[in-house]
Amino acid sequence: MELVNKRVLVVGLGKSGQAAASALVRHGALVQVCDAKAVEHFDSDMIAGLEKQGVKIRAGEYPQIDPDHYDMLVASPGISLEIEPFQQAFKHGLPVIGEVELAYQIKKPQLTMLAVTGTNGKTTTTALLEHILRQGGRRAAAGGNIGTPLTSLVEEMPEGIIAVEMSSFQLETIREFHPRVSGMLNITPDHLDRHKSMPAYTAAKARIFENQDLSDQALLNYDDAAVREMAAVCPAQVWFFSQKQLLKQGVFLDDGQIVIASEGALYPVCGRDEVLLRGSHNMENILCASGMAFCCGVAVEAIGSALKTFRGVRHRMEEAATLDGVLYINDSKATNPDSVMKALDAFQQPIILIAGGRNKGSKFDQLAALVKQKVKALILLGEARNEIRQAVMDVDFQNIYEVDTLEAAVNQARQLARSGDVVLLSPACASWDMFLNYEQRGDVFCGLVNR
Ligand code: UMA
Repeated sequence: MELVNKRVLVVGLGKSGQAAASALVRHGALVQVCDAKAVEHFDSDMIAGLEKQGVKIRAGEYPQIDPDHYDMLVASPGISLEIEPFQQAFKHGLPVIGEVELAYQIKKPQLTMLAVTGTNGKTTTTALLEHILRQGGRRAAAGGNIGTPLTSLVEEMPEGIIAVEMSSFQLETIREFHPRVSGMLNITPDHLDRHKSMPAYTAAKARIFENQDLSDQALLNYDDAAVREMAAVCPAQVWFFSQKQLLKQGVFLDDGQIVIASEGALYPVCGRDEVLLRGSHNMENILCASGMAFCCGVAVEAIGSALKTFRGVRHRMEEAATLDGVLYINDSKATNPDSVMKALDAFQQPIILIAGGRNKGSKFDQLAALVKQKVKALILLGEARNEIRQAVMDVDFQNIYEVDTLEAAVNQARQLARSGDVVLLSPACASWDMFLNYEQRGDVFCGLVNR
């Protein structure tokens, strides 16, 4: 992509916007960044750093967009395409691309991208894939929605492989992004406040394949009907993965063994009991990452040894501490009901659940039914607490406590918990009503527990 002297507006001054602006400057573009938030909300060193690179900052308002002033817009993933600057750009026929697309267009040709999406498990799968690739001797990194903006990674890595976690937001603004191997884990309702409907959300997810062809592979979850059906429209070679079905080509469980089937041969990877990640949702992640690595030529032995040493990612079913026989789990990354249901399913012990935050358009009725079966006490906080309270009261669950802070939630949980119980922070909501992000929420939780 030719960027020299191109007038580019980056929308959003978060992690992605900052990385995109710096990358654009390095490629010779004339860069402005705008953000709805006023300048005092940002770190002054960060602003000074960008200004020093020659980036113009416009915080607290958006500029008017017309072809006399801009040649292209770069969107941060968290910003809806419905906002005024993008709508004006569309009206004038100016290109609008996402930060991930920009990264793809400026990367060196020797750098390969693999991409993982789905509603839940993408971060674990992406991190595991990076771990397997490294175990297999590849120069590999993980980026995208997992936390490291892709534009900063591609600048650091002239060659090798990047395992990219792709959110539906990032997929909405791709054009040429073309992963060598893609993985689709599952589809359940999430982000419906932005995508408006399940078909629109599913269509955004399916864009992960749109630039692939038959020389590429796509790993699809056979056990998820919505994902299985995508095989019909997927332009890449389809490899299924399944915990239930033996497959001619793909990755599956057979009598407690993880097996890869390819071109008529069967390759045992390792036993299900040998992997460190627990739970059937994690087996989905393991099968997907193993298949993706195999499609990149990683040896089966390396895949097996990587699975035996991978401990998982932070803020996802992370053990914060065991105090007085009570296990405290930080699952701050569970920002939708489906993800919380998976967490609840992973425990047999009595659970004290801490939930609530900003609802992303989810319904809580199915979660409420499982809360009724598995939860001893429910501690609610955040904007969505009334909605969640109503949902659990509708199934006649009574043991509810409401608090205003995470600190009060942890104290309440400690009073209620008895030896053998689990205290689970698994909010079913985004963190943005009370925290900067889910990482901060998880860190605060772990800090409080350990204090
Ligand atoms: N902003 C506006 N106008 C708006 C909305 C926001 O100007 O209408 C501004 C905000 O004031 C803020 C900036 O946009 O300054 C934030 O941009 P952003 O929301 O895109 O956040 P980033 O810091 O760039 O982080 C994003 C991803 N965030 C979202 O998609 C919401 C991060 O994923 C990702 O790690 C990062 O890019 C890497 O490049 C986080 C996430 O919550 C983990 N993802 C969602 C999820 O996993 O469910 C999709």
